[in-house]
Amino acid sequence: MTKPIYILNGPNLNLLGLRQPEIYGRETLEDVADACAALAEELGLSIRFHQSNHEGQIVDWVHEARLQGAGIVINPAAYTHTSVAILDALNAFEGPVLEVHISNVHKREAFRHHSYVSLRAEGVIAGFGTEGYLLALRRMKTLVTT
Ligand code: DHK
Repeated sequence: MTKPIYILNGPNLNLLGLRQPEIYGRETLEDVADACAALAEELGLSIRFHQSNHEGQIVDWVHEARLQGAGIVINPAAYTHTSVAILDALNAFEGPVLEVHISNVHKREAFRHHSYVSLRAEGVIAGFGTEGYLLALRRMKTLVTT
C-alpha cells in the first residue's frame, strides 16, 4: 500500500464558498475534497484531506505525515504569512511539499506577498482558484513516482 498524500488546509477555509466568494469562489471545501478524491483515484494516489483553524493541529498533521505520508499539499491560508511553526514542521518532513493558494496572493495586500512555507515548498500555485489543488495533486504524482 503506497503512503497517502496529505492535503492540509488552514484557517477560515472551512468557510470556502461562503466567505468573500469574489476572491475564493463559490465551491465549498467539501467540493474540493471530493474533486481531490476523484483525481487521486484516477492517479492511483491515496489522500488524507484535512482543515483546521488551529496552527498546532496543522503542525500535528505535518508530524503525522512525517511518519505516514508520501507528500504534502498545503494551503496554510493566513498561517502562510505568519507561521514559523508550520515551516519548522515542514522542514522536518522529508517528502515533497507543494503550496497552494486559491487567490493570487501577489495581486493582494503586501502582507500576503511573503510566505514562510515557500522557503520549504518545491512549488507554489496561486491564483488558479480551487483548480490549484488538482494541479498540485498532478504534480505530486510526478514527484512521488519519479
Ligand atoms: C487563503 C487565505 O485565507 C488567506 O489568508 C491567504 C489564501 C490566501 C488563498 O488564496 O487560498 O492570504
